[in-house]
Amino acid sequence: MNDTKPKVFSGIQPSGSKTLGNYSGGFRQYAQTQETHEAFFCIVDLHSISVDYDPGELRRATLDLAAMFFATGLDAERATVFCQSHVTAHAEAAWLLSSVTSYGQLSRMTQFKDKSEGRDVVSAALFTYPVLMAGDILLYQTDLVPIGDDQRQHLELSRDIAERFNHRFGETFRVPEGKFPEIGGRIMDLQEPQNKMSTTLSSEQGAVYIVDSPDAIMKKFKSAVTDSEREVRYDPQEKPGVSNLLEIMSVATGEPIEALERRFENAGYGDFKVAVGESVVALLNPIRERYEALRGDERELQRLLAVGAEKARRASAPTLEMMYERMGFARSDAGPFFGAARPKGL
Ligand code: AQP
Repeated sequence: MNDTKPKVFSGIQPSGSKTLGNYSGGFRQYAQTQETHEAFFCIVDLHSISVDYDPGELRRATLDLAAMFFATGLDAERATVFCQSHVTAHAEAAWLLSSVTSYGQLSRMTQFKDKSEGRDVVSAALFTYPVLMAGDILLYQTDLVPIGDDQRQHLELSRDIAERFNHRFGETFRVPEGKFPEIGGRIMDLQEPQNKMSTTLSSEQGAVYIVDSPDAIMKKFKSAVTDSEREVRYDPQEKPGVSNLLEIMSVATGEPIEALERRFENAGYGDFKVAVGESVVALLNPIRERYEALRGDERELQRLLAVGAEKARRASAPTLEMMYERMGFARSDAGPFFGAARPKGL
């Protein structure tokens, strides 16, 4: 592995069908970075059990997500694509890091508040999952984390945890930076444009799934909520529905928002919504086709994940060992990674 390239890490949960929002804030950014960075992309299956879930569905969704990573352009040779539960260092790191994470800070996480609202049972895992996320990132001495806007607060927490650990136990982690898309960092629900498009919280009509058929995509855009003003103008405060559609089209075509505003200056909302839908079909159709081909071969997906897990184990072991050492654990030399080389510069 080339230790001179900066490192990038990001993860996505294998839960539900992945949305256009996940594409925009997640997948879209990943493939670009594998050329310039040492890249780690993780199916964060341990995160998925923080809310009510179906075990059979978790297995299926894990392979779905593996296929989606490769369908959106990741290459198992160039990037390390793996499953979190295959690399035990992640669960260990989360426990060690929880000792430098405050209860008060975890209580302020807005995603915890949103996801726990109205539930009878709120798991401890939902509360502590940002610590696991910090471990995911810090284990790889990550420089850059490409994510959507909704993960800003969790990334900030990861940075705080890294700094606190470094201060308490000596320089151990690189403090990572987030990479947020300028456009499309928060794709909104098509029916409720004041809320983000979400895997778990959006309605079927409000979310566009990457694997939706062209027909389904067109229907969803035709019924997208706009406003009564009939002017295609970007103004997220006053015109959340129209602004979201402009952002989506900009993500799908690569055209700047101002150019789209000019193009649809004299158009009605009906024509505009059809054009946005068509641009999304053109974007997602080839991805869906590649996805279906890859998803058909489960053995190959399992093989690729095994290759990724081996690379991820080797890359994370030195940092985990250093954490134990710095925290004062009496390590025996029996472990497979004991004495593993330290990451450069630490
Ligand atoms: N609406 C969004 N716009 C832009 N980026 C988004 N992301 C999620 N929603 C949007 C980004 O997708 C990546 C993976 O997110 P995740 O692991 O949190 O996956 P998820 O939980 O399945 O995604 P959701 O849709 O956010 O589900 P809920 O709402 O149930 O938690 C991250 O980079 C995220 O920022």
